Amino acid sequence: MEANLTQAYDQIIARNPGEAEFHQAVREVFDTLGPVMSRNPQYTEAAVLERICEPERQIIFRVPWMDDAGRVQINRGFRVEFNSALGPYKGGLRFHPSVYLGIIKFLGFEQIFKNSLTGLPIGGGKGGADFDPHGRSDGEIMRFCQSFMTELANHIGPQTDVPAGDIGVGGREIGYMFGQYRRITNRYDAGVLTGKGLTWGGSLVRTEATGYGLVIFTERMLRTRGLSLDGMRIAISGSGNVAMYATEKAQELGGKVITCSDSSGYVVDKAGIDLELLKQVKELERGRVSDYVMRRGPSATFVPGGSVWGVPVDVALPCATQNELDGDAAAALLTNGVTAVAEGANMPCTPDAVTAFQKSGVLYAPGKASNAGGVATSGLEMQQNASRDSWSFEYTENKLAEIMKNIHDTCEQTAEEYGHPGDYMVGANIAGFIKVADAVIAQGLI
Ligand code: NDP
Ligand code: 2IT
Repeated sequence: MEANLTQAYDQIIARNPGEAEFHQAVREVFDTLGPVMSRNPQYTEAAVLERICEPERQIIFRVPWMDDAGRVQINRGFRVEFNSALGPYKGGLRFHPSVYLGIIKFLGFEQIFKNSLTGLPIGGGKGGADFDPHGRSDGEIMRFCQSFMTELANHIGPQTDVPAGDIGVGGREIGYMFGQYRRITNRYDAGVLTGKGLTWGGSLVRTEATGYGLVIFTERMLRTRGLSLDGMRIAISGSGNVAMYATEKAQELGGKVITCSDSSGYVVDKAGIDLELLKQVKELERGRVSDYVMRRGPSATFVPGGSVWGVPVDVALPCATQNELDGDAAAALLTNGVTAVAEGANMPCTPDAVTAFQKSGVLYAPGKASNAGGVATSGLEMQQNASRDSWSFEYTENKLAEIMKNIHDTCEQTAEEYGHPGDYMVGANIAGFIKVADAVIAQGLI
């Protein structure tokens, strides 16, 4: 980190004690902003960094609900409305037992720059709860979502703050939350949430968007070296929304995806992942990846614990969660000759892993650029809701592809302009930051 940034960074760490993931996300950005701060002294004079690192509003609330056994349960809900200089706060909701303020703040902070990169008028925010959906009945999930929304409805709206899904929140949860929001407000504000069902305001392609966008970005990045996914062996971690649709698009482009995983372990399928079977197990039956192996036959093996990064592949797409790919995993991938790593999850590579990829010269794409297709298509859903329109799959997918290519090219050009050719982290951070910084200054002391 350059000297002109360390003072601001130290203050931010001191003001936000105990939030390791937030510190990590801030550091990743600050490490790359030196040249842009030197070229633009107005950013330092106007304390833009300090302002961007302080959320505009942080809401923490009690979520009481009753389980199937009639016991009262209490969870903690969060919504961090980080920055609205470019548009209404926009970002997902995560339901996972590991959720605390530091996780929501890291995700909200990343979201500011990611949303800026999409080119759409959306600010950054994130929310969620320390609720564990695993093993909960459909009725329990519904009651939890209703209670969560009963408080959240006070703070969101189509022009204010527009949540969507993230880990543990998919179409089912968005449905229960949208129903409760309508009931409380007596308004059909379709644009208050994205990721809705197709018959009640949802957009075609939103379900697939993050995974599809990730693969479109990866293909374009490979193309800068005269390569393509066709015929490449690919490791994907996770088996949720992002992992599944990344698998689908990678297969469509001729890649061979040979892994998936969940928190219990990982699968290697030498014949390539059978996506229909994986969807059946995960989406319809809400099962585990070990159930996939039981039905798949001899090409697939399940390994309890561990991670997919020791499997020899050409391309690695981490699509599960933060810090799932560490320095040792990066070393294993590099030893096995990996060519490209692109993040489907938010901050899945630890700082050691990122450094190893950058030093080795392999292609590496940070999540705020490569996984932006999900929120970009949420932005397209908001556009459709605002105009009471609904677009075809093909039209929406073309728009997504265009946005991903623009993000790729913007990152590539910005990295070049700031003297770090090929460094997508530098390109994404600087390009994402400049737009927000200029908007913050233009709007006065906000
Ligand atoms: P899902 O809930 O659909 O799937 C999450 C997957 O990751 C599951 O396979 C889950 O396994 C695994 N996982 C989650 N937490 C852990 C953990 N602590 N350790 C090991 N495995 C874990 O979530 P998504 O696919 O939507 O999200 C995946 C990642 O992509 C997240 O980082 C999210 O922030 C990011 N992302 C999502 C977008 C979206 O549109 N949905 C957009 C952009 C980024 P298990 O079931 O065992 O927990
Ligand atoms: O991390 C993300 O970009 C998301 N979870 C999607 C957010 C959104 O508003 O669609």
